[in-house]
Amino acid sequence: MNRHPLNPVGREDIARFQEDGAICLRRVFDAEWVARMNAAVDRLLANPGNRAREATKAGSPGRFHMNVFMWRWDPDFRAFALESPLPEVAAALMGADRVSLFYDQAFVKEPGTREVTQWHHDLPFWPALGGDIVSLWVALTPVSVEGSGLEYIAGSHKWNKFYRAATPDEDPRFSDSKLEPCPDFSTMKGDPRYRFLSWSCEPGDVICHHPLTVHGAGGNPLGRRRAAISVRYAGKDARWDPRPAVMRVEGAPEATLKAGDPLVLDGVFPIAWERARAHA
Ligand SMILES: O=C(O)CCC(=O)C(=O)O
Repeated sequence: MNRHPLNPVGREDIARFQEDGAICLRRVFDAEWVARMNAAVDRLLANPGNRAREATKAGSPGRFHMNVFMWRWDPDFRAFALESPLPEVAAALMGADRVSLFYDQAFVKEPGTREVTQWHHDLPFWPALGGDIVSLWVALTPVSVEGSGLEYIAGSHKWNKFYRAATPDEDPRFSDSKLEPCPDFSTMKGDPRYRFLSWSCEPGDVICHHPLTVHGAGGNPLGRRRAAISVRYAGKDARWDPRPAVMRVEGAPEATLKAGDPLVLDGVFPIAWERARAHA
């Protein structure tokens, strides 16, 4: 299993990430990682635990399963978040000397799933603020745009917007906020104001996005599973910000962190990569 990205992150990638707010890195993981994490996803679907969200209602086709903080209880997810090429990729994209693990999240859409991933950006969901939180969405299966591939709006991380969070299972804990709702950009594909980005992915490719880049995905009408794990890492300016109506973090960081503290806490937001250690 590779410890460093099979294709190193280049200057061009970093510049494009800063400009567009989303890029796709090809062949970051070897086949062993992909097989290991697909097996881990099978286990997760069989034993989802108490943080799972199921967006597909009983009787509807397919299954849209989401889960969070798997690294806390599953050794394979833990290795994936802390000992894989991901922390190094996060550090390169954020130009950070040190990155901590914020959390990991699984997104699985079984064949026939109709539920979409609504257009949104991530930061309003989180008890955090700052631009240095990168999400690394790792494709574990082939993913095409017709088969629920992610779509982004280039440059939307610079719009100065903070849209209302909306979960695919329509959790009212998030939707009753006073924030402006995120428009459904899928109806604006021909609008010259927006440059849409999307990539077909092979297993082991990684889409990287900024916490304010607007994105969404369709359902999965294809005959194969679409599975991905998104791992979020925090860099220099990421701060703890426990607002109302945000995601609850495992490990009760609210007992220790004050608003404005860096997103670093042993066992909760552990250091995942440090330049000094990487070059030792
Ligand atoms: O995979 C999906 O459908 C959603 C992914 C996403 O929204 C994220 O990783 O932030």
